[in-house]
Amino acid sequence: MAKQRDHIFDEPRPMIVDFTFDERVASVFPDMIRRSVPGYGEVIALTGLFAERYAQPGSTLYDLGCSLGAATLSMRRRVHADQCRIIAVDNAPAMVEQCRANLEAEPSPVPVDVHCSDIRKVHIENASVVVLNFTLQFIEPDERLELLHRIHQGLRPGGVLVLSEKVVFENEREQQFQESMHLDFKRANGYSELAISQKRTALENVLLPESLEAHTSRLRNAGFGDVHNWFRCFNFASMAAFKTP
Ligand code: GEK
Repeated sequence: MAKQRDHIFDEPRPMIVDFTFDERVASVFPDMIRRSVPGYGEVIALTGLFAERYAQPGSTLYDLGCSLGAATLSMRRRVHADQCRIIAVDNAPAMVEQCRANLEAEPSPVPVDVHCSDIRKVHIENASVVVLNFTLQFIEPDERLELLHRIHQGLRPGGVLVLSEKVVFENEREQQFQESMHLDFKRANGYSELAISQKRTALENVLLPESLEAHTSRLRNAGFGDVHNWFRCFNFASMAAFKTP
């Protein structure tokens, strides 16, 4: 598919409805996420290293909220453990369709199943690496612990959850600083003030970020042992949470 530029929120809209992952979003998604999420490219590329180090022979790697399959492709390129497979899940049909096409375009001996399902319903078992890249933030906060608990139960000992999220800061001045740097990042990537403000309204009720402290404490409640913040760029962060061997 030709790479398309994101103009979704460029024109004034009489009414902003909640953001959805429809066909229009799927068609510009790689451009949209790279221009909106600082560090996205690095997080995706480095996700492959987790697959390389932590995939266990005969286990399953999960990409939950896979969108167009960027993290799946990154893991598939680097996983060396024998007899692994990847399960990629997203509940947006337009994303899943394009994800399947992207995976088919790059041949690999590692099998991948792409499921169009809600990650809150997916059974996780025999997992060694689970990736939740920028997706937990779209799940209702009171449903997050249950999902993390199921992921922990489905992981083998020594397995890892890679959790990447937009985050907020408990210190108000830090929150303002990180948020304004993120705004500058979007401006520098060509988004207008109108596009930024319309997208913010569309995401307001849909994307609910939390602090790193809140994520860490929930991960612990879900049963994870070591939790490390391995990446951060302004108000986007990634954590590695381990199931104790
Ligand atoms: C990437 N991880 O490129 N069940 C399944 N999928 C869901 C659900 C749900 N309940 N809620 C949201 N999604 C990707 C980027 S994007 C992040 C992830 C963003 C899906 C939704 O359809 C979308 O594809 C994805 O989660 C979030 O590394 O757009 O900011």
